[in-house]
Amino acid sequence: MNAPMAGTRLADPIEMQNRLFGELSRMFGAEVPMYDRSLLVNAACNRAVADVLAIRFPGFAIDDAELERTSGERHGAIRIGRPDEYRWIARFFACFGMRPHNFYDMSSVGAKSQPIIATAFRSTIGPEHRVFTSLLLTDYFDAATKARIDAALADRSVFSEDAKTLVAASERDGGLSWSDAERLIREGVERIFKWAGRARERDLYDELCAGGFKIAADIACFDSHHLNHLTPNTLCMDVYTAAMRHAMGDIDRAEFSRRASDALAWLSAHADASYLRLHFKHLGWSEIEGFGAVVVTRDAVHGTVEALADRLVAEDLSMAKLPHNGFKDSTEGPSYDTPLLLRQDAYKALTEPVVFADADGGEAPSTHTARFGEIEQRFYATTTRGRALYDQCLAAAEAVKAQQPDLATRDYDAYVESYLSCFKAFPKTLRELLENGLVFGRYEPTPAGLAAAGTLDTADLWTLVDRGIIRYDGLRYEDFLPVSAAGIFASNLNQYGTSFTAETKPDYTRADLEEIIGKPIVDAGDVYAGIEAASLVDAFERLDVSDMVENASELADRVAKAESEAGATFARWATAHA
Ligand code: OOG
Ligand code: NI
Repeated sequence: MNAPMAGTRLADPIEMQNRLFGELSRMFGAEVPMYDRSLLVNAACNRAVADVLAIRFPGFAIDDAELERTSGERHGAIRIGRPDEYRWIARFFACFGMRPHNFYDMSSVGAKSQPIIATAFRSTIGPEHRVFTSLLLTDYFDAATKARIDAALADRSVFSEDAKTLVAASERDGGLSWSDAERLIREGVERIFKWAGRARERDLYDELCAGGFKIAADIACFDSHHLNHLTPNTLCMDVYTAAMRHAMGDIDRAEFSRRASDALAWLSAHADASYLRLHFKHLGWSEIEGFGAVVVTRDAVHGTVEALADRLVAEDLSMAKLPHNGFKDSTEGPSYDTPLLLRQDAYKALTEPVVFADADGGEAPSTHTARFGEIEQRFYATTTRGRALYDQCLAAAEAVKAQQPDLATRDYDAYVESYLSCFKAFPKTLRELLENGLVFGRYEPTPAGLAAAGTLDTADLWTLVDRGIIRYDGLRYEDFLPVSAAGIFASNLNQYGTSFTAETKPDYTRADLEEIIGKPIVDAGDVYAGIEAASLVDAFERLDVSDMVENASELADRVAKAESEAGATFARWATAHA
């Protein structure tokens, strides 16, 4: 390619990201019919939720086109074999403005462990898309197996010379022209993330699978890595999971209607301004404050659910006749009434045809089970304290599950009740979560507050909120959860985690992965803390109460730390996005 000429407009990395994920979604839909149908199910569910919200909040309305646009967010997952491949992937994502965030050590999550370390590539501020990117740890294995895996991976080349040249050009010139950007996107869709279905090393594959290392087999015994899943967001997890089970032929219409009605009734009673802010990024604060509030009747919910049920059995949505391996038994993450972090679920990995090449050029058809259909719903980012409490609640929930592993399939309602009770320690409203220091927020002066600037006698946050001087919002969690990820790995494979076979378990650190990437990994927790602090500093300044702020220097430190980590300024962003 040519260096962009002076004056040539470089492609905007965020627009490139949107193009890449749109194309990946098209690619994945063509490869996996279940994925395409699950998107239609999600669209139908989101329509139903939006219809109920439109009753609940007079003034709120969203047409199908807008709903589709706000539903474009995706996260992908890829599993990489070699450190040098991993570095190329990092350089590839950097062209799209996506940097590594957080270190996930999947080799130390107890019984669910996998021979994997990972980070997630995404934009630092207001990310639309993200990719959970795993690296296989070959030294998790005994020396002989390690040598065979290393040898199997040694001679493949996932990145073409053209892709490498484009990445290097982007690094050199600070970006790509649109025509080069399109070429790089094509490399992603036609090669780097594409499913080739070409496997090799049959013996190694069989041994790894038999030893409980299906993930390692998925990585080591293929000519290239492939997108494992591409996850859209739902407006209501419980409506979606009920709908998928019904469309997949797992629960009947009556059971679907019961579950979906309960979920929609709960949502219409609990959805508030914070829910709208979390799920509809295009809505501004003032717009939401202008909506009315009306009680949604049971009849209205019933009508919406019946229409959805009719839709789910239509020819283009039904999955009952497609080959599949069922839906996961239970949703990962917090209980449905606890708006934290993220909730995830999935249809299980599909059994797909592959061709094994053997040493003397022959080919043998077989099957491989790895790609699954995840869905997620995102809520508030937790502080260190909130996360510790979450981990405690989750451990309690996992303990109950360990005692009664079949409860979710035997008595779903009892399972949900017991799961709820494990998360009782959490307050359920954003205000309480913020006041208890459990989640991060973003604050700004109200118009009335700005009018009163200079006359205020306190900088106490919640006093100012109560007086209508400051308004608040929660920060959305933009990252992943190792235990949820492990649960997803495990359940999708019908295999629990695996233990190392090396003589001693090696320790893997964030520094190890940073060395492989060649760049520091952003600590997302610092960034959330910095965005919150920057919004407070800015609000206090504009209200002219900075002199009275007690923890001013701590706030300034938080902002500085996060800004240096993210290479961005937050105060302007915090207000520009209000
Ligand atoms: C990655 C699993 C992690 C998530 O959503 O937590 C993940 C994988 O299956 O390769 O994507
Ligand atoms: Ni995922």
